[in-house]
Amino acid sequence: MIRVILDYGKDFAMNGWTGQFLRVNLTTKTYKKEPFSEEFARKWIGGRGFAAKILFDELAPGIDPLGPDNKFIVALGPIAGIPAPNTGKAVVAGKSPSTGGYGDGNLGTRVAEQLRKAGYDVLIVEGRAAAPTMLYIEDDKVEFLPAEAVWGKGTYETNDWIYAKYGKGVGVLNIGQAGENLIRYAVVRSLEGRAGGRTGMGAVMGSKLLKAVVVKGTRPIPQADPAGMKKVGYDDLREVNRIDKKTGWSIQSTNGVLAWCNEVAALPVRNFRKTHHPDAWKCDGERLNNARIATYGCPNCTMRCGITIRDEEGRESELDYENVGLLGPNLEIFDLPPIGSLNYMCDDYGVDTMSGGCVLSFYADAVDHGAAPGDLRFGDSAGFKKLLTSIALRQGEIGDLLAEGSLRAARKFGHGSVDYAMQVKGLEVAAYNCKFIPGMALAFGVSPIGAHHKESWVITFELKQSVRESYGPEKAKKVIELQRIRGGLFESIVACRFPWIENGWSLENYPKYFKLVSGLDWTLDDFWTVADRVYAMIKLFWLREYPGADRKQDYPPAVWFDPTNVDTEGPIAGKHLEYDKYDVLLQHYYDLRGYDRRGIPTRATLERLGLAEEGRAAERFGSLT
Ligand code: PTT
Ligand code: SF4
Repeated sequence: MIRVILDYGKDFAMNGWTGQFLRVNLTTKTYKKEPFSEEFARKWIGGRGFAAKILFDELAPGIDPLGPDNKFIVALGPIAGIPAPNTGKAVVAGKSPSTGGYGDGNLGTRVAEQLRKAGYDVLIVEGRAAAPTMLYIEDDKVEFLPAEAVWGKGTYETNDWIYAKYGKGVGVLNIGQAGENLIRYAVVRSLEGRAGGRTGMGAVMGSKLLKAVVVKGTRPIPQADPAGMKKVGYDDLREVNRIDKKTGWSIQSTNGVLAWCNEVAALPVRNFRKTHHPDAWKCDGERLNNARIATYGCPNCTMRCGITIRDEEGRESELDYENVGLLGPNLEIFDLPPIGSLNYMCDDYGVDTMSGGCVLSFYADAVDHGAAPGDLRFGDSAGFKKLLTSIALRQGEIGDLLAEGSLRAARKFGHGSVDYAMQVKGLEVAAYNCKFIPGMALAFGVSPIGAHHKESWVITFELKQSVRESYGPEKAKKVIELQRIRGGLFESIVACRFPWIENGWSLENYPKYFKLVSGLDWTLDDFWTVADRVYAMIKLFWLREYPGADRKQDYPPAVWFDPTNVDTEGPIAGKHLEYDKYDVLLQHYYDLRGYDRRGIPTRATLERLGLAEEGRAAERFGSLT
């Protein structure tokens, strides 16, 4: 067992943080409040920073992510829950059942505000309950309540059951059947339309028999200048709303990008084998807006990007670009209602739409290539619905196997199918087809949680700057710049990044909010240092879990390098990624980050980031240079 390096428990009276963890053990039905130190807060800020450090310190290497030794963490940051632009977000984290490495996700939820009002920045859930349980937290009170009534039920019914008991003001995290059945890419759900933790955090909850977490808080969140923060916060919420009306971003929301991806040959079509399709317009942002029946958003948000439509069965289904791209064109389904149905099913079962979409497309591709048994064909929406149900409920041999994710299934199917399992480190890729987009392929390769666009959405830089062909260091530099902002600042301070991405909301606003709540006068550079520390910390976590792994772990799917898999027409006809060039690009990234040739932070880098002790703890699993 690795020892806990940092003593969290020192006297702590600092604004910006409540200064307390709530640690709950489901096995023993006990809980305790634990103060953490000012040093800890400054070093890790919150959210992902807190989660990565706690998991590194407290998890023994090699534990089963679906066993009682894993921990389910809900981590908030200094501006989470404060009325200011887009702060209704929370990080959920644990050792990932999909990847076996560090895993987290970020979802909109009232838990952000309620947990902090209850007096905690972090909830750490340990052990395993003896029976299905709902955790109820209200300030100092923690209750372990029976949840048999909703075990086996979907997330919508579970949410309604919780609201009927406590009203709609409480913070809720819950899982559906996918989490209960330990589907390795089960998500955590909140607010009916929100989902997070696509690295399998829903399965971590399920493995603990934890059906739901409900939180209510009644205390003020500590702030250095509450009156100043209130004024700035409300003024800025109005301003973000005004800008949004001007840019019109939320008219098509994230799905506004679909038409562009189709145009530039970056859309996933037919398990990423094709990059564009003449029917893609049928499910683009304009069509989504035309089909809109309602709009939803996270707490403290004036950009509200959740667009719902009626699905084939007449249910209300909320669609984002990822959901449309991966459950639509990727399966060669182009009409919104059947895409909406698959999406609704994912939401209700609590399956990640992104990994789910990639697993469905992988299976159809494997059948197509004679690697897997069955007769499922691309475009068969009824067949995909049936398969999705069998995955979420682990019915039958194929459903049970696909519940393990595309990489594990491909290893079982064999026949070279690993090459077209669209994943990195076991996490399926987001809806950007990088057949010939080297920088975005790198962003997937070096994302600290497996293939996710959340860390570095470099695709717009490389395509809009017309540097698509380049494998130069400027791309590695841009990937790091975006990682610092997206995976560093926003995941640690804990706020939605959309005001910055979509509406040009200045990053300088975040040190401003940080100062108002904490009293600390930080520059963005101070945040970049913490971001680099958090990325290096996560790398050490991976080193412990995969001691022998090398830079190949940071390679994107092989099919993007395959000269027999090129487009025959369109903007990238005949093009594909090249291994030797990708490897050079990867090395640029490692050099700029201060990592060695295996992608491990060097001793000097760890020293510079204040991680020498963590480096020593990880070293027995793999030498440092
Ligand atoms: C995120 C991932 C995304 S990213 C999408 S659509 W996207 C998918 N949404 C799913 C869903 O819906 N249902 C479901 N069953 N599975 C789903 N899986 C997928 O999950 C999300 C928004 C979006 S919409 C994005 S980009 C931004 N993501 C942010 C982020 O990661 N960090 C941050 N600080 N701000 C962000 N703002 C935006 O939030 P994961 P949400 Mg999600 C229904 O968490 O694990 O990272 O997966 O949180 O509240 O639903 O908002 O085009
Ligand atoms: Fe939530 Fe969208 Fe608002 Fe971000 S922009 S806080 S994801 S509703």
